[in-house]
Amino acid sequence: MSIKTSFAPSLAADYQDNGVVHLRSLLSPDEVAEIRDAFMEQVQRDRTVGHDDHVGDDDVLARYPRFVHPHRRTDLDVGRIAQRWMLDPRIVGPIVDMVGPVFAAQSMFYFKPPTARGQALHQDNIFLQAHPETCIAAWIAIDDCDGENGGLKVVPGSHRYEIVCPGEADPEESFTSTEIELPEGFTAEQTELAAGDALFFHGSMVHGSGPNRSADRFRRSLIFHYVPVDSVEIARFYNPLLALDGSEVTIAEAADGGACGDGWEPVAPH
Ligand SMILES: O=C(O)CCC(=O)C(=O)O
Repeated sequence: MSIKTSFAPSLAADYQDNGVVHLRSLLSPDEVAEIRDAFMEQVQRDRTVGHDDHVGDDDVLARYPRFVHPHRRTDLDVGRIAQRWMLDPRIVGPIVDMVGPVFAAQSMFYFKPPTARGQALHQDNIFLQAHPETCIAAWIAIDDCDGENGGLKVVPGSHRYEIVCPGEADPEESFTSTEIELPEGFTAEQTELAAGDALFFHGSMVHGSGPNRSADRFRRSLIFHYVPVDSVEIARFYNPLLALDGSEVTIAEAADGGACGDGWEPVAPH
């Protein structure tokens, strides 16, 4: 595995070189357990809070839909927790070290129970359409995550590749319908994170995940996306952004189509 574990002075350099940085033990076991238990309690009590990815009723993801923008549901425990972590200096600090001051654009929570399909290779900024700079993700492991339970795969160096327009994904492997074909010379690397670790990656970084093939191991993750404060536009779905003091900020809406032209319609969320 060539992804480096970084320490603050070299964060920006590692991020620029690889497009992905792995920080270990950012959250304590108790903090991870609080997040895990709140989201499990919510999905078991009322999963209509989850996003409709149009999976069949017999798909395990129908019982465990991913939550999209939970930080906007501050009427719920999960919403307050998502918003607190989205603005927490332990997550935002490394991001600012890597790309400068940011607004928070998106939160998500994936349950990914055993047998769940993964999410085919993609780049985030095709969906966010943040310009003139790209977005940056913070992907926080709530369980130990590896190849067996569908941990994230990344393609180090692909962040220099700009946006690649996707083709069709394999519906047996992915619950999303589009997939990027890897440019020549690039390979997807399987990441391994312990619960409480975080992976930070660039908006053009090609990444995704395979199915959870484990017998009994969930692969839960709490995910945030940020954009630099000098972003002049973003896809409509992400407005309003949050400034780091929690106040709402609205910037101009990017036109649909973005880098892939008028025929391509980004379906937010990704
Ligand atoms: O967690 C996954 O399997 C995919 C998540 C993802 O692609 C993202 O956060 O952009």
